Amino acid sequence: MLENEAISLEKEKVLIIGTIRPGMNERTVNEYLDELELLVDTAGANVSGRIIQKISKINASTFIGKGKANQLINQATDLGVKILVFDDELTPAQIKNYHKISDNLKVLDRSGLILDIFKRHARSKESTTQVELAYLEYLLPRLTRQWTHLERQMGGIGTRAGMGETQIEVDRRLIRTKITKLKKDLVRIEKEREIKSMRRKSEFRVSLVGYTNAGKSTLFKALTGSEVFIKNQLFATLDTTVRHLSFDSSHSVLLSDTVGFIRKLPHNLVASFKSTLKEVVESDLILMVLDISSEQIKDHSVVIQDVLKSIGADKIPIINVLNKVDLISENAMIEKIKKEFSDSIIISAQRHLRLSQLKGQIIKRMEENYQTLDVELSYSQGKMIAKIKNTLEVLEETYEENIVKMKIRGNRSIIKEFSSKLNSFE
Ligand SMILES: Nc1nc2c(ncn2[C@@H]2O[C@H](COP(=O)(O)OP(=O)(O)OP(=O)(O)O)[C@@H](O)[C@H]2O)c(=O)[nH]1
Ligand SMILES: [Mg+2]
Repeated sequence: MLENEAISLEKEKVLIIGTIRPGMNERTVNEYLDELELLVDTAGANVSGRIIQKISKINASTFIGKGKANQLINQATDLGVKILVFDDELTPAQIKNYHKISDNLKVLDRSGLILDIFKRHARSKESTTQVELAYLEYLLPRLTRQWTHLERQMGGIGTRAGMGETQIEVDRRLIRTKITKLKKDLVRIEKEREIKSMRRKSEFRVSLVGYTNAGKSTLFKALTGSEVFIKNQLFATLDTTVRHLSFDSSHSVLLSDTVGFIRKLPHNLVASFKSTLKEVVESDLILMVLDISSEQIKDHSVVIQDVLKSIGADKIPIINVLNKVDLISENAMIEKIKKEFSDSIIISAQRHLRLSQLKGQIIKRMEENYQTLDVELSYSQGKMIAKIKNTLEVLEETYEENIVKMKIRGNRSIIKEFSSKLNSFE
């Protein structure tokens, strides 16, 4: 019964609202709104106008002042706008109040919009379950009579007639039950992922991480040749794809492409995407993909680092990969950004520019993580010899009367595993 489709923003007219609070400037707010406009666009709606309001303090019931809120509603009505989208996070009470004071306006905040896009783009069992959980957790405290009423009109939650307070209680109960079930499903999905992950334990794992639309999937395709979904929209990728990538006979890695990040990514979304982001947490090296042509490149890198911290991946070594250099014509600009990002490689994933330099850097980092070990094996240990040759690089090999001497090299953790099984020296 409780089948909740995404709120239909498709082709709807939308007003976007940003606020300038003490210490902020209009330019920054406009940049935030540019991004919000892209989000609205990705959700399939059209921006009819943008409103920037200066506020000295947040109004508990309407966020902006009450008078301004009424003006906003009138303006929306005049423009035939059905949905207001705030860049700021609204409390459930503020959303409810807007529903109370307007006849049929729908109010969304940035988190609600991001969730809506995730809901549209989720395809796999894993991402659908994760998004559904985050969405219901977001919806639960915001469920009001008016909301359910609107949802009914818009084909969302509670598609039955005769909504009343009791009906909301019923819906709340149904949502809670569904949340419990989704959490259980995610535990199962996580277990399945762990089994797959165990098999990859011995490999050097590299993750592409970055702001949404920075070009992670384009780089993934350029490096691995795999056909992944690439699109000039936000959150084109929601699932993690892992592929084997071989640089030469002795260096290969597992490369993963995953969901992108954004400023103010809803917390419960990050939490419910735990299993998708596990690949990042378990990686040996992170390639932080940044769009060098974006004026917000520094902010983007801060956002990414914050998310990495919140998922416990902030101690993993990072290479900054500054992508889309083909969009910049001024050399001075490139030099300036290069100075700000130490340890960075400037590439164009689309034009395949400087990919070999990037590969060289990955190999260098692998080497740093590598260890060399001298081992002696008897001829009776044929299976072990074969396993070593399959998994590790053999630098030297000498056959003596009763033993084989080898100098082997590989990922520190694998070497450790072998050395505990072998009679070794050095
Ligand atoms: N000019 C230029 N465009 C690029 C480059 N790399 C990617 N793009 C474009 O940027 C857009 C986003 O690329 P994606 O690879 O889908 O970006 P992503 O980081 O995977 O994005 P999400 O999956 O949405 O987080 C697409 O239109 C790409 O064609 C590049 O080096 N130069
Ligand atoms: Mg992608």
